[in-house]
Amino acid sequence: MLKVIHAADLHLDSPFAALSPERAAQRREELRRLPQRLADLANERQADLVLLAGDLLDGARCTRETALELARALGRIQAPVFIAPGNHDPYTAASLYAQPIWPDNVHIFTSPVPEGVVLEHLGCTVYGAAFTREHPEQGVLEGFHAEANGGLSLMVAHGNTMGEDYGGITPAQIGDSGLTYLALGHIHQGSGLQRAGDTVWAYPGCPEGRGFDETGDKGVLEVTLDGGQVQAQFLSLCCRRYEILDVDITDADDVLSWVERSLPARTQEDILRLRLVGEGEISPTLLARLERALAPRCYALEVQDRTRAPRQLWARAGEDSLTGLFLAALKDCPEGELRELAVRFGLSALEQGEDVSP
Ligand SMILES: [Mn+2]
Repeated sequence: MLKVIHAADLHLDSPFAALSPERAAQRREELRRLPQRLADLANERQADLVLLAGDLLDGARCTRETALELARALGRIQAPVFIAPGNHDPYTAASLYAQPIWPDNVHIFTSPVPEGVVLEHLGCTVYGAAFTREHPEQGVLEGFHAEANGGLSLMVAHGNTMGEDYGGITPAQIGDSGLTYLALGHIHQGSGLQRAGDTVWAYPGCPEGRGFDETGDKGVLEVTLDGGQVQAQFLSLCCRRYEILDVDITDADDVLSWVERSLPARTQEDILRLRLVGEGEISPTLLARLERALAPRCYALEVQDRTRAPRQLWARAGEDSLTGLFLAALKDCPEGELRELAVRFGLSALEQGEDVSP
């Protein structure tokens, strides 16, 4: 049985520009420590192999010091580590990957054409390729087929299964590759295990969210290969989560206490975007009050007002129109929540509004 830790898209030295300067500096520091956590995890789990599928460095922003810290952390891993540079950290003669800072257990692929490294003691061959520019002319699997040598065939690569730019990879190419497992990087949302033909592939997603387009728990995949059987387990590695929470304030008498009650119990470490939705009127003063009151409950918070103004529900009851007839008919019904709801849904449908939530 072979145990692999598969990670990608660390984007070290990302700027976190949307946060306050103080928070952004903290987040950059937390991200810089990500390789340490990755190394600890690989050793704790006693991984046989670590595959890093590109975009480890966030482009030219990444400093030599950060690359040195990455190299030191990877050097602590007791297993061989393979790196396939991606579109944000392509391998060039001037890149940090070309500097003599990498420890002996780290193999960096440098060619856009896949190369194989045979690991006899593990009974497998690890293929890999590098982006050598941001937009390669062809994807890594173009014309590729793994050699049949009786062992497991793995590949680590950066590439895009969702389009032709950034090294497009098609399901047909994966199915024809002869690989047992294809460890991909580029898409920041974890894919879970996917299959094309006899080949299993996955994106682990980025191990640390960097914005509200990278929400929820983030980490790496622990992939076990037992003959042709491939299984994977998601292992969380992130310091913090980005979360988006919609709170409907339509029925709130006191918006502040309503929102306070709606927050999940544990948001202290989260970067939270709270969106107020439904019907209501939120003044700038109230918005500022909400932000002040709730800020201590999160690591960072932004509040967005997405409410719509309360409707004068019965205003058109006298009108000589379908809406007028509908309202007049409902006016004869007993008052109460049900009638209110019927009016809202009905008006919404008549106006062909999209939002019919009560
Ligand atoms: Mn990428």
